[in-house]
Amino acid sequence: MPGQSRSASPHDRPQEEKGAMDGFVPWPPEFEARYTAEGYWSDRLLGGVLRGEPDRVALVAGDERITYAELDRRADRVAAGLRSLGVARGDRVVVQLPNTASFVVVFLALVRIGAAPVLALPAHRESEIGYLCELSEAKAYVIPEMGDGGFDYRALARAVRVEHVVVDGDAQEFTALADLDVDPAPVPAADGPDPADVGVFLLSGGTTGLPKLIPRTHRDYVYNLEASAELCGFSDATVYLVVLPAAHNFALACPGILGVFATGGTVVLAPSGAPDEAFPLIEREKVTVCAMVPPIALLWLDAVSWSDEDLSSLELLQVGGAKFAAERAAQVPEALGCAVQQVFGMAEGLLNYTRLDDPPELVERTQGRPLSPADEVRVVDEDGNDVEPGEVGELLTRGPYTLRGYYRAPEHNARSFTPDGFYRTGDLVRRLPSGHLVVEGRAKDQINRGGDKISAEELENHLLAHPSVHDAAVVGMPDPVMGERTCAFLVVREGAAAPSLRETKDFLRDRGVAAYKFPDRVEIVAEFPRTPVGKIAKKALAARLG
Ligand code: OOB
Repeated sequence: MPGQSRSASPHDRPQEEKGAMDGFVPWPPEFEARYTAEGYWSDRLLGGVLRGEPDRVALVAGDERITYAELDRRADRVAAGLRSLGVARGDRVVVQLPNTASFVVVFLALVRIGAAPVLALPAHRESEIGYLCELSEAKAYVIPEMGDGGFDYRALARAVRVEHVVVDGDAQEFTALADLDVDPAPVPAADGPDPADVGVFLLSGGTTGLPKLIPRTHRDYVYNLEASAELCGFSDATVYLVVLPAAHNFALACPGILGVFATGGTVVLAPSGAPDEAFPLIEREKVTVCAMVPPIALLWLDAVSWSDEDLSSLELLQVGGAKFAAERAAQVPEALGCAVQQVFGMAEGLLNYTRLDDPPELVERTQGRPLSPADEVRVVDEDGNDVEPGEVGELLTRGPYTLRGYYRAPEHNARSFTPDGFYRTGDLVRRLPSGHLVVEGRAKDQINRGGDKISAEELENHLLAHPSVHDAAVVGMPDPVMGERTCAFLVVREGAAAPSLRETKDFLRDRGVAAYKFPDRVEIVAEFPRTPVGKIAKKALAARLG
């Protein structure tokens, strides 16, 4: 029914699911035994990831250069401060910080306590943050004072219900992060996290009315980042530039910031991937590797012809999050003087990488093959049967770093996983004899806008709340730079004025929706084409977009 929210609210959760880390779906014991025996899982914790030489620079953020010893010390001090606020093992803390040293320090402090950071994106607003705080029953919410375009995160914090708000900067009535930098007291080891505990919550791109939380345990995420670092050849000579939000799985742990720390290299934080910000940093810091989404890679391929910066230190460009065209991938080595690697990953777990020694054909034309020998991959038809080798089907996966269930979402889990625990990715792929996967499309109701994921249903629910809107259907439209952009088809109520694109965006902004979810285009239609069973025929709608 139009106008009706199609997902359960967290208030509907059964009582027995509330509490510490209830709502986390563990791997079955036989898998736990296997992943441990075969060495995929260890006792190493996310808080112990700083393995560089003490005097080596671990992090460059603006004018700050922070050594491993100093970062370690700061993480312990902030952990002590957070403990004094009452943050303890098993708690959840929503973290919404941009690419600053504070993000790294707060992340490390929380995982050392054993309190799981819930990693929100800087772009999220009241709609997303309010829901995340509620669903996770967050103990605290950590924010900067201000963001892009003068956005005041403290005002956002006032609108959400959470016990403690911690502000990096002028805290006003809240707690200043600077005040949490205190002398650490010794903590009994028994109070620390267990490798099987949830270490961090990542956000799902989402296909439903409300975003989902992805629990990542210490041991599965440590494996994720260490195996990735090895595959990508990271070492203490690696200088990694962060241009994606640090809160995104790709930039955080594939191998990302944490993979660099585990191998003793240096992380350089950039505010964005804009060439005029990133290129000078590459020259100054002699950056060797950078991970990005295709639109940033396209910008770089373009900008390099007119920029004067010396980019010769670059060795590897990792591109993923959305499909990178083979023609573009082929241009990278000559244009940027470095190798390219395609990464097809998901916050839910499974990571596919082209290998550094793969022939150009595979590097350019595929999205890589699974990271782990223990990753199980199936390609199935609509009835769940395996397709013939080389045919297109939906990718299902199970493995030592792929979730077994979203957090506190039993109904959704029943649909997103097979009875034997395979995660239904919603991605349509073709598997080559080498095991490499080619992404051919999508079976999920999501728009991939240059790597940003937008749940059609979530956006439709917001649009349905508009007083003039009778029905709404959101579809992706092909775009040469972003891969896809977002079009909202609206059926307007009788006698009501049709909202313009501008009015639609203003309405969504007022509802506290993150701007990357705003439609790029609004089309008013008299009615929707329907499938024989009465569902909106989105393919037919998309075909109307000239
Ligand atoms: C990454 O993670 P998410 O969680 O933002 O999005 C996952 C989805 C995938 O299911 C797929 O639909 C799409 O993003 N995707 C790609 C892709 N990489 C991701 N589609 C085509 N080609 C690719 N190379 O996006 C992510 C997480 C870790 C590493 C890299 C990307």
